[in-house]
Amino acid sequence: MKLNSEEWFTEVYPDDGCALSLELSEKLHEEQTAWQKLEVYQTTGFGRLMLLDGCIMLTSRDNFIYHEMMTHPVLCMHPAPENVLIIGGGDCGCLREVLKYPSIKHVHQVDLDERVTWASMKYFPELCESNNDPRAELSYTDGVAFIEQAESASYDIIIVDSTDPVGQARRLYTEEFYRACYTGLSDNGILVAQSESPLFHKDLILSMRSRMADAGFNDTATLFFPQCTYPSGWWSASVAFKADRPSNYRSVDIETKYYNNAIHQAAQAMPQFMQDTDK
Ligand code: AG3
Repeated sequence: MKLNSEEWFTEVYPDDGCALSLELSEKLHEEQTAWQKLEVYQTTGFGRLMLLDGCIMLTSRDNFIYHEMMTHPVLCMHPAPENVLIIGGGDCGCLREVLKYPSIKHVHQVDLDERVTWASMKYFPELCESNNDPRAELSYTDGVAFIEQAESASYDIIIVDSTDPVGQARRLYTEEFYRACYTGLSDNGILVAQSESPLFHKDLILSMRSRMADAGFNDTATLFFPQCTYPSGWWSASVAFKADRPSNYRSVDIETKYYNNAIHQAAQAMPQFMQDTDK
Protein backbone atom coordinates (compact mmCIF):
# COMPACT_ATOMS: atom_id res chain seq x y z
CA MET A 1 0.00 0.00 0.00
CA LYS A 2 1.44 3.37 -1.04
CA LEU A 3 1.53 5.77 1.86
CA ASN A 4 1.06 9.54 1.92
CA SER A 5 4.30 11.38 1.74
CA GLU A 6 5.32 12.62 5.15
CA GLU A 7 4.38 9.32 6.72
CA TRP A 8 6.96 8.32 9.32
CA PHE A 9 7.54 5.32 11.53
CA THR A 10 8.74 6.22 15.01
CA GLU A 11 10.18 3.83 17.56
CA VAL A 12 9.93 5.45 20.98
CA TYR A 13 12.32 4.51 23.79
CA PRO A 14 10.18 5.65 26.72
CA ASP A 15 12.71 4.90 29.46
CA ASP A 16 15.19 7.27 27.86
CA GLY A 17 12.87 10.01 26.59
CA CYS A 18 14.10 9.41 23.07
CA ALA A 19 12.84 8.21 19.67
CA LEU A 20 14.00 7.43 16.15
CA SER A 21 11.96 8.08 13.00
CA LEU A 22 12.27 6.78 9.46
CA GLU A 23 10.30 8.16 6.52
CA LEU A 24 8.13 5.54 4.83
CA SER A 25 6.94 5.37 1.24
CA GLU A 26 5.05 2.06 1.18
CA LYS A 27 3.68 -0.62 3.47
CA LEU A 28 4.79 -3.96 2.02
CA HIS A 29 3.52 -6.41 4.63
CA GLU A 30 1.72 -6.61 7.95
CA GLU A 31 0.59 -9.68 9.87
CA GLN A 32 0.13 -11.00 13.35
CA THR A 33 2.12 -14.26 13.35
CA ALA A 34 1.67 -16.91 16.04
CA TRP A 35 4.35 -15.06 18.02
CA GLN A 36 4.48 -11.39 17.14
CA LYS A 37 3.40 -8.53 14.89
CA LEU A 38 5.55 -8.54 11.75
CA GLU A 39 5.69 -5.50 9.46
CA VAL A 40 7.80 -4.59 6.44
CA TYR A 41 7.97 -1.10 4.92
CA GLN A 42 9.78 0.64 2.12
CA THR A 43 11.56 3.70 3.52
CA THR A 44 12.82 6.69 1.58
CA GLY A 45 16.36 6.64 2.97
CA PHE A 46 17.11 3.26 4.52
CA GLY A 47 15.82 0.75 1.98
CA ARG A 48 13.46 -1.75 3.52
CA LEU A 49 12.54 -1.87 7.18
CA MET A 50 11.42 -4.90 9.22
CA LEU A 51 9.61 -4.41 12.54
CA LEU A 52 8.66 -7.00 15.15
CA ASP A 53 6.12 -5.82 17.70
CA GLY A 54 6.88 -2.24 16.67
CA CYS A 55 10.65 -2.52 17.23
CA ILE A 56 13.16 -2.04 14.43
CA MET A 57 14.83 -5.36 13.62
CA LEU A 58 16.70 -4.34 10.52
CA THR A 59 16.96 -1.99 7.59
CA SER A 60 18.59 -2.75 4.24
CA ARG A 61 21.02 0.09 4.74
CA ASP A 62 22.69 -0.65 8.06
CA ASN A 63 22.08 -4.32 8.98
CA PHE A 64 25.50 -5.30 7.65
CA ILE A 65 27.25 -3.79 10.66
CA TYR A 66 25.19 -5.79 13.16
CA HIS A 67 25.35 -9.06 11.23
CA GLU A 68 29.09 -8.82 10.65
CA MET A 69 29.82 -7.97 14.29
CA MET A 70 27.64 -10.82 15.56
CA THR A 71 29.60 -13.34 13.50
CA HIS A 72 33.11 -12.46 12.29
CA PRO A 73 34.82 -11.53 15.59
CA VAL A 74 33.93 -14.87 17.21
CA LEU A 75 34.56 -16.87 14.04
CA CYS A 76 38.05 -15.34 13.84
CA MET A 77 38.75 -15.92 17.56
CA HIS A 78 37.86 -19.61 17.54
CA PRO A 79 40.83 -21.76 16.46
CA ALA A 80 38.86 -23.95 14.02
CA PRO A 81 35.10 -23.38 13.91
CA GLU A 82 33.10 -26.05 12.08
CA ASN A 83 29.66 -26.31 13.68
CA VAL A 84 27.61 -23.23 14.47
CA LEU A 85 24.19 -22.79 16.09
CA ILE A 86 22.22 -19.57 15.58
CA ILE A 87 19.36 -19.03 18.01
CA GLY A 88 16.90 -16.46 16.67
CA GLY A 89 18.26 -14.73 13.57
CA GLY A 90 15.25 -15.73 11.46
CA ASP A 91 16.06 -13.05 8.89
CA CYS A 92 19.12 -15.18 7.96
CA GLY A 93 21.60 -12.27 8.06
CA CYS A 94 23.93 -14.03 10.54
CA LEU A 95 23.53 -17.31 8.66
CA ARG A 96 24.76 -15.68 5.46
CA GLU A 97 27.87 -14.27 7.17
CA VAL A 98 28.80 -17.59 8.85
CA LEU A 99 28.48 -19.49 5.57
CA LYS A 100 31.08 -17.24 3.96
CA TYR A 101 33.77 -19.38 5.65
CA PRO A 102 34.73 -22.50 3.69
CA SER A 103 35.86 -24.23 6.92
CA ILE A 104 32.31 -24.21 8.31
CA LYS A 105 30.66 -27.61 7.98
CA HIS A 106 27.20 -27.05 9.42
CA VAL A 107 25.12 -24.08 10.56
CA HIS A 108 21.81 -24.69 12.28
CA GLN A 109 19.49 -21.67 12.56
CA VAL A 110 16.72 -22.14 15.12
CA ASP A 111 14.08 -19.41 15.26
CA LEU A 112 10.60 -19.61 16.78
CA ASP A 113 8.88 -17.80 13.95
CA GLU A 114 8.92 -19.17 10.42
CA ARG A 115 7.16 -16.03 9.14
CA VAL A 116 10.25 -13.90 9.84
CA THR A 117 12.24 -16.06 7.43
CA TRP A 118 9.39 -15.97 4.93
CA ALA A 119 9.36 -12.15 5.06
CA SER A 120 13.14 -11.97 4.79
CA MET A 121 13.19 -14.24 1.74
CA LYS A 122 10.59 -12.05 0.08
CA TYR A 123 11.75 -8.56 1.08
CA PHE A 124 15.44 -8.98 1.99
CA PRO A 125 16.54 -11.64 -0.54
CA GLU A 126 20.17 -10.49 -0.24
CA LEU A 127 20.21 -11.82 3.36
CA CYS A 128 18.85 -15.19 2.25
CA GLU A 129 21.18 -15.84 -0.65
CA SER A 130 22.90 -18.73 1.20
CA ASN A 131 19.77 -20.39 2.60
CA ASN A 132 20.07 -23.22 0.11
CA ASP A 133 23.71 -23.91 0.94
CA PRO A 134 23.89 -27.63 1.77
CA ARG A 135 25.64 -26.73 5.06
CA ALA A 136 22.64 -24.69 6.25
CA GLU A 137 19.79 -26.16 8.26
CA LEU A 138 16.77 -24.06 9.23
CA SER A 139 14.39 -25.08 12.03
CA TYR A 140 11.43 -23.28 13.52
CA THR A 141 11.16 -24.18 17.16
CA ASP A 142 11.96 -22.89 20.62
CA GLY A 143 15.70 -22.17 20.90
CA VAL A 144 15.80 -22.65 24.67
CA ALA A 145 14.28 -26.14 24.51
CA PHE A 146 16.49 -26.88 21.49
CA ILE A 147 19.78 -26.18 23.27
CA GLU A 148 18.60 -27.87 26.46
CA GLN A 149 18.03 -31.05 24.47
CA ALA A 150 21.14 -30.80 22.28
CA GLU A 151 23.93 -33.30 22.71
CA SER A 152 26.77 -31.87 24.77
CA ALA A 153 29.77 -30.42 22.92
CA SER A 154 27.89 -30.24 19.60
CA TYR A 155 28.79 -26.67 18.62
CA ASP A 156 31.94 -24.60 18.32
CA ILE A 157 30.01 -21.34 18.29
CA ILE A 158 26.53 -20.35 19.45
CA ILE A 159 25.16 -17.01 18.22
CA VAL A 160 22.11 -15.57 20.00
CA ASP A 161 20.52 -13.10 17.57
CA SER A 162 17.45 -12.30 19.63
CA THR A 163 15.01 -9.45 20.12
CA ASP A 164 15.11 -7.22 23.23
CA PRO A 165 14.73 -9.03 26.59
CA VAL A 166 10.94 -8.89 26.66
CA GLY A 167 8.33 -11.63 26.19
CA GLN A 168 9.62 -14.97 24.89
CA ALA A 169 13.13 -13.56 24.36
CA ARG A 170 13.59 -12.88 28.08
CA ARG A 171 14.48 -16.56 28.53
CA LEU A 172 17.52 -16.07 26.26
CA TYR A 173 19.13 -13.79 28.85
CA THR A 174 19.09 -16.15 31.85
CA GLU A 175 21.87 -18.04 33.60
CA GLU A 176 19.94 -21.25 33.01
CA PHE A 177 20.03 -20.69 29.25
CA TYR A 178 23.74 -19.81 29.33
CA ARG A 179 24.37 -23.02 31.26
CA ALA A 180 22.66 -25.04 28.51
CA CYS A 181 24.80 -23.21 25.92
CA TYR A 182 27.93 -24.02 27.94
CA THR A 183 27.06 -27.71 27.84
CA GLY A 184 26.22 -27.57 24.14
CA LEU A 185 29.59 -26.01 23.26
CA SER A 186 32.78 -27.93 22.50
CA ASP A 187 36.01 -27.32 24.49
CA ASN A 188 37.06 -24.07 22.79
CA GLY A 189 33.45 -23.05 22.35
CA ILE A 190 32.35 -19.42 22.18
CA LEU A 191 28.90 -17.95 22.87
CA VAL A 192 27.97 -14.53 21.47
CA ALA A 193 24.69 -12.78 22.26
CA GLN A 194 23.35 -9.42 21.14
CA SER A 195 23.42 -7.28 24.28
CA GLU A 196 21.58 -4.00 23.53
CA SER A 197 22.89 -0.44 23.89
CA PRO A 198 25.93 0.37 26.05
CA LEU A 199 24.46 3.82 26.69
CA PHE A 200 20.89 2.73 27.56
CA HIS A 201 21.43 -0.79 28.92
CA LYS A 202 24.78 -0.86 30.69
CA ASP A 203 23.37 -2.80 33.65
CA LEU A 204 21.89 -5.44 31.35
CA ILE A 205 25.26 -5.93 29.63
CA LEU A 206 27.11 -6.26 32.93
CA SER A 207 24.51 -8.64 34.33
CA MET A 208 24.55 -10.78 31.17
CA ARG A 209 28.29 -11.12 31.57
CA SER A 210 28.07 -12.06 35.21
CA ARG A 211 25.36 -14.64 34.41
CA MET A 212 27.61 -16.07 31.69
CA ALA A 213 30.43 -16.36 34.23
CA ASP A 214 28.06 -17.92 36.80
CA ALA A 215 27.03 -20.44 34.15
CA GLY A 216 30.63 -21.67 34.03
CA PHE A 217 32.25 -19.68 31.23
CA ASN A 218 35.89 -18.91 31.83
CA ASP A 219 35.91 -15.35 30.51
CA THR A 220 33.62 -12.78 28.92
CA ALA A 221 33.98 -9.71 26.72
CA THR A 222 31.79 -7.11 25.04
CA LEU A 223 32.10 -5.85 21.47
CA PHE A 224 30.91 -2.31 20.72
CA PHE A 225 29.75 -1.08 17.35
CA PRO A 226 27.47 1.55 15.80
CA GLN A 227 23.95 0.60 14.75
CA CYS A 228 22.16 3.79 13.90
CA THR A 229 18.62 2.34 13.72
CA TYR A 230 18.71 0.70 17.17
CA PRO A 231 18.09 2.54 20.45
CA SER A 232 20.81 5.19 21.01
CA GLY A 233 22.51 4.28 17.72
CA TRP A 234 25.21 2.41 19.60
CA TRP A 235 25.05 -1.35 20.12
CA SER A 236 26.90 -4.30 21.61
CA ALA A 237 27.39 -8.05 21.54
CA SER A 238 28.62 -9.92 24.59
CA VAL A 239 30.88 -12.92 24.27
CA ALA A 240 31.57 -15.84 26.63
CA PHE A 241 34.55 -18.18 26.28
CA LYS A 242 34.48 -21.76 27.50
CA ALA A 243 38.30 -21.91 27.48
CA ASP A 244 40.68 -18.98 28.01
CA ARG A 245 39.96 -15.84 26.03
CA PRO A 246 42.19 -16.20 22.98
CA SER A 247 44.88 -13.57 22.71
CA ASN A 248 45.12 -14.04 18.94
CA TYR A 249 42.61 -14.03 16.17
CA ARG A 250 42.84 -15.09 12.57
CA SER A 251 42.92 -12.38 9.92
CA VAL A 252 39.65 -12.24 8.12
CA ASP A 253 40.05 -13.42 4.54
CA ILE A 254 36.51 -13.11 3.29
CA GLU A 255 34.72 -10.11 1.87
CA THR A 256 33.21 -7.77 4.48
CA LYS A 257 31.80 -4.25 4.50
CA TYR A 258 32.45 -3.22 8.12
CA TYR A 259 34.56 -5.81 9.91
CA ASN A 260 38.33 -5.94 9.50
CA ASN A 261 41.34 -6.60 11.73
CA ALA A 262 41.51 -3.08 13.16
CA ILE A 263 37.76 -3.09 13.90
CA HIS A 264 38.22 -6.44 15.67
CA GLN A 265 40.62 -4.85 18.11
CA ALA A 266 38.85 -1.52 18.43
CA ALA A 267 35.46 -3.13 19.12
CA GLN A 268 36.82 -4.78 22.27
CA ALA A 269 37.92 -1.52 23.93
CA MET A 270 35.78 -0.96 27.05
CA PRO A 271 34.50 2.61 27.47
CA GLN A 272 35.42 4.08 30.83
CA PHE A 273 31.85 4.29 32.16
CA MET A 274 31.43 0.55 31.55
CA GLN A 275 34.43 -0.14 33.75
CA ASP A 276 33.56 2.24 36.58
CA THR A 277 30.53 0.50 38.01
CA ASP A 278 29.45 3.59 39.95
CA LYS A 279 28.89 5.73 36.79
N1 AG3 B 1 18.12 -8.38 16.71
C1 AG3 B 1 18.28 -7.30 17.68
C2 AG3 B 1 17.16 -6.34 17.66
C3 AG3 B 1 17.06 -5.43 18.85
C4 AG3 B 1 16.56 -4.11 18.42
N2 AG3 B 1 15.84 -3.43 19.43
C5 AG3 B 1 14.97 -2.40 19.20
N3 AG3 B 1 14.82 -1.92 18.03
N4 AG3 B 1 14.34 -1.90 20.21
C6 AG3 B 1 17.83 -8.01 15.39
C7 AG3 B 1 17.73 -9.16 14.44
C8 AG3 B 1 18.62 -8.94 13.27
N5 AG3 B 1 19.03 -10.19 12.71
